[in-house]
Amino acid sequence: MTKIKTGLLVMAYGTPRSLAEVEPYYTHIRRGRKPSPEQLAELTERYEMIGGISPLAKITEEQAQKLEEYLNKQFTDREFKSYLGLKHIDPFIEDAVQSMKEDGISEAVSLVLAPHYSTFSVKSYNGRAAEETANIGGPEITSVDSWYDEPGYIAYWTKEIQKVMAGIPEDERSETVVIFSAHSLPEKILQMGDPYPQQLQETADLIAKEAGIDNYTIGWQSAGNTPDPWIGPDVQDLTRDLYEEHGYKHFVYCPVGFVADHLEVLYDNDYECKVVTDELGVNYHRPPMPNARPEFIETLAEVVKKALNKEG
Ligand code: FEC
Repeated sequence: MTKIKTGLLVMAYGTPRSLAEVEPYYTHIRRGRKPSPEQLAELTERYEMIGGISPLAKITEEQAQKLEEYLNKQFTDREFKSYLGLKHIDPFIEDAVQSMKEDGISEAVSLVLAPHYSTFSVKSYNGRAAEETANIGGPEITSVDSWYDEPGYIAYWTKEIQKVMAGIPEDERSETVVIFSAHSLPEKILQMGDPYPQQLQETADLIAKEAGIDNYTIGWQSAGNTPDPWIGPDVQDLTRDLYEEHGYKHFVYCPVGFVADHLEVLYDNDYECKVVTDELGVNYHRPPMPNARPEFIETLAEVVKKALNKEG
């Protein structure tokens, strides 16, 4: 049987691969406005604090590669070829769409490596892919909007939280709180009726139910440095408030809006939130990120399968 050649467009945020790439990357995030020397120095310092450069580039590549391999084992009628399309650094989303066309691919499925839908995230990734394919007469792309409630994703965090809980002395488990977080976004998305906050709440509710957790809440992290208000509460402020109100001894941070180890987790959680827990004299916990673990790749494959079945 001839297999249908299928493009697998894996879209992700992107990260500088060296300190020299921090400036063009940051300029792209700022929609072409160069950061000031102070802003650049501040961001470079954060990368230095997590070991010089983010592990994200390598992890994203591994996720795409493993997903391609897994799907090719699962499907007998399709041959998948993965293309990485990044938001803020090359290979950009547009480059990936062009490569698919050059390779003679007329059918593709796209997936963003972020579970929750927002105008600022998934909509913009999918929009860029759709625009490029329309411009160049590229492949027909079946896209996924969100997968925040995918059972495998819920099961991943449930299992990891349960492992953390098992390491906490039994008599202190009632003095433990789980904070589920995602990247903050400008508050104006709320007036636009964006589903992002509800989706994060749903992810949290599903995981808490599965894990049998009563003390949990959602929070926001990594807000940008702009004059407009961002969705809160910020995870650091939230930590202080929860401590004051409930006197919790253990804080379990679950950045479920992300899927990999990168700056926003390694710095904003593992450094910044830990500064607060250290100051309060309480315990910091953060389960490992899904990265390219086999169970996570299986979950992503499920998401792709569902999208193709819906289409077919
Ligand atoms: O290099 C790394 O390891 C970290 C990569 C990284 C990920 C990430 C995820 C998301 N962001 C989202 C929204 C925004 C908005 C702004 C913004 C700014 C930055 C800056 C860096 C950065 N983001 Fe990011 N984000 C990552 C890195 N992000 C660096 C610039 C410095 C700073 O503000 O900290 C504000 C842009 C503006 O100025 O207007 C908005 C969202 C996600 C999660 C979804 C996704 O992965 O696409 C939403 C990873």
